[in-house]
Amino acid sequence: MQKNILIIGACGQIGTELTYSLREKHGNEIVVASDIREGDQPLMDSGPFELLDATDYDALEEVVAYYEIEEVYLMAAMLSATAERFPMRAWNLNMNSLFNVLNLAREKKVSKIFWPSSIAVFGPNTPKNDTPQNTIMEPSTVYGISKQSGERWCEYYHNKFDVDVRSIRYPGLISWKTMPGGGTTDYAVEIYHKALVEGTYTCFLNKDTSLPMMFMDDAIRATLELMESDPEDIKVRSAYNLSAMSFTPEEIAERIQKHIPDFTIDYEPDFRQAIADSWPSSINDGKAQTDWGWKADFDLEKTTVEMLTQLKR
Ligand code: AKB
Repeated sequence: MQKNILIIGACGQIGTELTYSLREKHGNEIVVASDIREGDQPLMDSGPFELLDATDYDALEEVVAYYEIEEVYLMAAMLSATAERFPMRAWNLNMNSLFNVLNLAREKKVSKIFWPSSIAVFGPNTPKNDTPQNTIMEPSTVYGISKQSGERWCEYYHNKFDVDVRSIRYPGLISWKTMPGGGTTDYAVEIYHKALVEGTYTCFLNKDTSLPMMFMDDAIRATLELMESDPEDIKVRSAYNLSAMSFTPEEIAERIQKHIPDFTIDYEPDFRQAIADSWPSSINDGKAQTDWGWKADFDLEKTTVEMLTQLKR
């Protein structure tokens, strides 16, 4: 029998595309979307939807029981830039939603969990280039601290209670269907919108700030591949490093100029510069390659062509 799937945070940047992909794969009725607020009409019309606060255990338990959910994707989170403004709210949302889902699995009410980690688990003392899977972490942001703690709890619940939880350290994600919100890597999405609409963009990071990035199609495929892998192949129960490309604001601007020659960019770094400076420039994802065969498909050129083509429509 087909297992029902719950996506929490289904109206966000990753959640939206994950919902569409899982619905395409398993059928619309099998995949229950949920969020604290309603999403856009196409998403709402594409299958079952529940208003759900992921920090409310009883409400979550009720949805899981009602739809006989087997698998949960917990995509609700407060991202790096917003979390610096509201540290306690970020900690509450990012940690309590995770505990709720881990405890459901511990009580055998669901059997498999996906929870997203981030490159934000790394900090200023981490090796900056080709950052290994296992290394010094010491995150210096509220968001990074919550993600690193979350990773420790995932591994703990797996070892102690045999919870099948799987996770990826997403880099900055670039997509055209839904805007990101409150992140430090958001500039790499905004820049395409501004290039097409206004022909110019003021970047909140310095021109030479190199960060790891990934096109959304790769991120969704990685998520589904990890979730479909044999449990024995999943050797890392904290979160896997994942890599596709790294670039600076200047490099992405030059790439856009190849397609829109008149596009201009200037730089006005704000508080997000310090967050970006604390993160790696590039990531080593050898472990994900060996354990479950990960390989990225989109580089900066392919991403740029796809973004500009889709957004023009
Ligand atoms: C952010 O910028 O906060 C996120 C992330 C890297 O996790 N995109």
